[in-house]
Amino acid sequence: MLCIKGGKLVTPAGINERDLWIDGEKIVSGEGRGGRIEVYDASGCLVFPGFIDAHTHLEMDNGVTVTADDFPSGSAAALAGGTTCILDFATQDRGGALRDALDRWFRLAEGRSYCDFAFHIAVTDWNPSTKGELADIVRRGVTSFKVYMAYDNLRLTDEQMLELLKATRELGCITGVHCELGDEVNRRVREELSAGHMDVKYHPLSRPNEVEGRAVRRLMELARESRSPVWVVHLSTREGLAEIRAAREKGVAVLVETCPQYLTLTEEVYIKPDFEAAKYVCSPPIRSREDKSELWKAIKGGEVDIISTDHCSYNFAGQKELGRTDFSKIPNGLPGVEHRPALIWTYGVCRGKITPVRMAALLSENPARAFGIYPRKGSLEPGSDADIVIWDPQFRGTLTAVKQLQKVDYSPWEGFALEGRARAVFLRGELCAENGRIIKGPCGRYVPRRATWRKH
Ligand code: DUC
Ligand code: ZN
Ligand code: ZN
Repeated sequence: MLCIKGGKLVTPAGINERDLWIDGEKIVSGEGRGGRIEVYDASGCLVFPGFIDAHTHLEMDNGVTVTADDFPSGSAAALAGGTTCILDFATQDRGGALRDALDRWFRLAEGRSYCDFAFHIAVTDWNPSTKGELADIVRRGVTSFKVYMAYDNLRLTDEQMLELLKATRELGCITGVHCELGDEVNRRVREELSAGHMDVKYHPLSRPNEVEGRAVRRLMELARESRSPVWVVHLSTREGLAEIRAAREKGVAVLVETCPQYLTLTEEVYIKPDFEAAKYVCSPPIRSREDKSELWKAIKGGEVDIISTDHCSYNFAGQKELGRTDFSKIPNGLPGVEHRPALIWTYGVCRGKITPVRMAALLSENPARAFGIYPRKGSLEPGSDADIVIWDPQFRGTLTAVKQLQKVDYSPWEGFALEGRARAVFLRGELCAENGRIIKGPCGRYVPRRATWRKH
């Protein structure tokens, strides 16, 4: 038995100082069967349920290069920062089967992951055999899918998306969508390049707010027509938010996700000199100060459900540099899986934007509920997995890539002040990370998920 004493537990009912008991891999209600009791002193700290990152891309091949983080490095970084479970995207090859993508991701993760893991499947090729595979995939514990509206090598047509939404709805699943209109992005990129605009600063100009807004509008229409729940991944704009509001009023079931980069950075990053700006190339791009503050307001008002990272890391040297003379060749994506809790704590909780209780909802309980793993994950109640973060609010430090476990040569938040960190991280009852360092593992296990989206 383990007893975590003296900490303040962050639960949906509020923050309470009480003991937390653990027996083996589970949280229990009290001392129970007795025996030897180990005590962990959490005085002065908050006790959170392990954080869940519902949006990561580890060992992902974008067709030109492979992400810098693999499962060992990405999951170790996650765990060290307080994230005990990640949901990674197993991406279908065009012409390939969903089951092959899932098999491949199992091979990548099993025995190599430091935190627990689950998968969504990104569907890039919709045909009759894809549809026929869905039920099997759900039986293997994958109950959410993802579709891209942009990226020519990944996207589906609206018609294919509609069919997929109808089919996944029948299975009680939710589908996430990357909302940027691919044709519009392509046209704008072409226009910039033919005008000789090769610099990084043209990346955000080729993907303006309305390209997201209109894509969200289209998705809301498809969701309404299919009566399927949908998940807007990495929302970045006021325009997208307005479409979601309007759709919710009409009864569309939509889950909203945003990411730390859209909450802590602004578009000025794209005018950094010496190609530094390439470090911030992601899609959708980093937006304006106004978008950032609207997103925080939406978080405060309960309109955003989850904060994930979209962790998709590429080294500056050798990878981001592929686009030195052509911004459209810069691989898209930012690292973040290690620092999400500390960033949201510092720039959300410490700045008075959200409470610790809301942070626990956005980073743990809500993703657990949305993706069919609650209350096994996302809860500090008896019966839940003992995934626990002892959070030290006294810690003061500076985020720097030199110290990170992410296997990437920079951080978009280099030099940012941090005002708290995970002092200890328990994964299913085992102390696996302390003060940003891994002390045990890889012990991560697959978490099969239930299909929880009832038809409405
Ligand atoms: N956007 C990114 O920036 N990276 C990964 C995939 C995506 O949609
Ligand atoms: Zn995306
Ligand atoms: Zn993504």
